[in-house]
Amino acid sequence: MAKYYQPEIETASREQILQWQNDRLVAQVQHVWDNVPYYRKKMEEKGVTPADIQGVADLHKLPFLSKDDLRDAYPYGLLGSPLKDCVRIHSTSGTTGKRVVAFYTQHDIDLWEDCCARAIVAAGGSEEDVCQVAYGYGLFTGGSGLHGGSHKVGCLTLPLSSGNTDRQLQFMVDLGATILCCTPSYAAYLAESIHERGLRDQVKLKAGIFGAEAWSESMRREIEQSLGIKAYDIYGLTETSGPGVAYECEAQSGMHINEDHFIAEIIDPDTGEVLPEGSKGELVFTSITKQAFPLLRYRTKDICILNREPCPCGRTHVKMCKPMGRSDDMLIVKGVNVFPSQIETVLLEQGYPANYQIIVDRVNHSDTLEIMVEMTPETFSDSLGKITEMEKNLVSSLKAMLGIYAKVRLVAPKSIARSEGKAVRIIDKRKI
Ligand code: DLL
Repeated sequence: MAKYYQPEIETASREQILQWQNDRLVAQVQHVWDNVPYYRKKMEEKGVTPADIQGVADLHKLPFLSKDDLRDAYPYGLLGSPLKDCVRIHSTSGTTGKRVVAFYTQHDIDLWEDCCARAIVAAGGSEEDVCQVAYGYGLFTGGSGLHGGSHKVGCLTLPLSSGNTDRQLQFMVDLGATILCCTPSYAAYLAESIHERGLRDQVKLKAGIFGAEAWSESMRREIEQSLGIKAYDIYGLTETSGPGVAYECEAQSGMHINEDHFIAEIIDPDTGEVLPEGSKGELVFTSITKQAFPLLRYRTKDICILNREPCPCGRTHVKMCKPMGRSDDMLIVKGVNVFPSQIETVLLEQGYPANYQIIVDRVNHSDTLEIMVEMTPETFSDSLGKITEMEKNLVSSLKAMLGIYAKVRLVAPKSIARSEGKAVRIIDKRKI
């Protein structure tokens, strides 16, 4: 077993995990109170002091933090350690408004890399492996996080970053990469390129660690089949360090949250009320070991369910399901909630690749929904005279799934731009 499997932590009893969480939460609340005036003010406004927080059972008394708070406090307002103790920043892509900047002490980096190392080991990684990191390096957390984890596990690390597909494939083949880390959409693109170049027999991959964006079970199966690997999900966000907050084990039935570092809650996104275990709602994280960017009750906007059923792998940390969409990614079209993941499920079930774009517009005060779907080369060459029929079939399956009409436009293979990082799925012209 690889040296970064940490059974004393990963298979600890529920009581032990709660004990860690209670102790660490109390210390963390004091740390934040003493060092982060922005959050202290929020606590004071709510009439809460560190003395009110004796453990996880009191967590609900603390105020939430949201992305708006992070933007308000940009850049240093939520810093928990003196700048001289910080060694790195990472940042979100910030397509709207100000970027979010997260800070790290060396201690924070160490713990974060431990979490990523656990994810790699859970995917079967060891010092025998060659780990190709094709997440972007730089401000994005994907590259650095998995890179650090791969070092800790002792894999030979190929720091390819994202993009330059020819070079990716050359190193993958020449150096015999066995584990691939990248976004699922880039994995699908790499798989497509491998088949086109006839390299399938020269690829030695056995596992993939894919995350940073929503991907369906059908997409997992498609990637697994075309690369001949097991594909593992990994979750995280810049605000909580990056990837490795949660990761999948061989059971592939949800991601174990590293509960020795994070406390997870599920809340009603509208009222903020904490929901009972097993409910679907917004995921909220409290980081209990971070020094430089110690966020308490951070609202992720990711919609999710937690599951405490025992896992066959023996790990005891709670599992989160694949995020079912983001409360801010959810489209409201003609008053109906539409999640891109629902659309993806229908497309993949009908044999279309996961290359699609959802275009929402408003014409004469009424919303329109159009889905541009790429065909596979096989269906394309076979589609002459059948396109209308094929589009009609998709329209009716989508109607059954979404409850509303969506126009479908089938397009030729490769006509939708590929992404080397997170895929761009939604074009909402109503906001422009
Ligand atoms: O995406 C961190 C990451 C890097 C995770 C590499 C996994 C692998 P951000 O750019 O801050 O951080 O985006 C965070 O991405 O709130 C989710 O909405 C989404 N997300 C991350 N992982 C998954 C996943 C990184 N496995 C936001 N499934 C999160 C679905 C995911 N969505």
